[in-house]
Amino acid sequence: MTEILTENKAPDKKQVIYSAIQPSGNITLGNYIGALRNFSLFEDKESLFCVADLHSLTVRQDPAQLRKRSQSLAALYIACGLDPEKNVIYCQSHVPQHAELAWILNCYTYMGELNRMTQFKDKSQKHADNINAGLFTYPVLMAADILLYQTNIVPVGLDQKQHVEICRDIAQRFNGVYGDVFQIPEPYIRKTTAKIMSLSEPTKKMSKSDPDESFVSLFDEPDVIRRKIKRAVTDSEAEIRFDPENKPGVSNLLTILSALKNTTIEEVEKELSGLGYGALKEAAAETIVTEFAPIQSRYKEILADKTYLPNILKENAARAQYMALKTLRKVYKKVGLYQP
Ligand code: AQP
Repeated sequence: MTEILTENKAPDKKQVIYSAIQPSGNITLGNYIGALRNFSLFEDKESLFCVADLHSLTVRQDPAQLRKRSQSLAALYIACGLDPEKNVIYCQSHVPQHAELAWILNCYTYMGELNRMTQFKDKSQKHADNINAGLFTYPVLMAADILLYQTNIVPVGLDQKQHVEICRDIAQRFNGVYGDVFQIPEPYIRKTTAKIMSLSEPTKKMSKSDPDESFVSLFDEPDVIRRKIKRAVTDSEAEIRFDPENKPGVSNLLTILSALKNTTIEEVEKELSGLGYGALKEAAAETIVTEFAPIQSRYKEILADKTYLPNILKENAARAQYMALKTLRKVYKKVGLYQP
């Protein structure tokens, strides 16, 4: 596994893995390739996969849709192959320790650090009418998520690297004052698929809260996937070549293809050499459709059983709370909160 890592060693046994996705839209191919798909690499580790519903409140959400998307994301984790008996799959708001630790860590985080976060700058621009304090302190809640479970490895896409770094800084600062309270986590980022780009603006990251045509969602029907990929922006040349700076659209499709086929970009380029963009798009669309088909059918099965998912989420929240409380008690004691 080492060769696909950018910045950490292959994980050993007995490490805690933590990752989360916000139910802030329909889960995209970017979320899948950059994060979700990598989660199963850690099946034999002690892994927690969270539906980050509290995080999604930093942007205004429709309450009914948020409830639906939270369940849907939890079902998707399972549909993508994560076993809820082995892994802790749960909703962030079901474990109150996240918000409690976030408050403490807020008092150990500097405004200057938070001001440097690129996601805050991007989202402030995108939501200029709602630059709320939660958006500003988002990285602190994320640090609490990770540190609560004494996490070793955080599988994320490249856009979240800065947040894992600030989490490490906060933990090191806290440990510097109170001793070894927190495990210092490492990000796990797959080099070649760290950032999947928007289909309509391939110089921008693919995001689930952007317009529907800019991404493929895990819930899209095959014909919708084919249509969206067919309309993906490319360029006026006709050569299939990986060159992200000059040919971002074509390079993005090559990245998607190589990721889903578990092969190198060079091999995909070779396979398609001499063909036109139509062939590239057809290959990409069919590969996505084939990859998503079993996930979509398992997802439907999970949601068809009305009691399965709620029971799993309740049980897993209790497991997460048990683990989180251990850290939180220690933190309260260290900072001097009276606990009779
Ligand atoms: N385009 C992407 N390429 C690779 N990885 C990506 N991730 C997100 N977009 C891409 C990774 O998916 C995980 C979940 O992200 P998140 O929901 O916590 O928030 P995000 O990074 O802000 O993702 P979105 O899709 O862009 O959500 P919105 O639109 O709500 O802000 C993370 O590991 C992320 O790196």
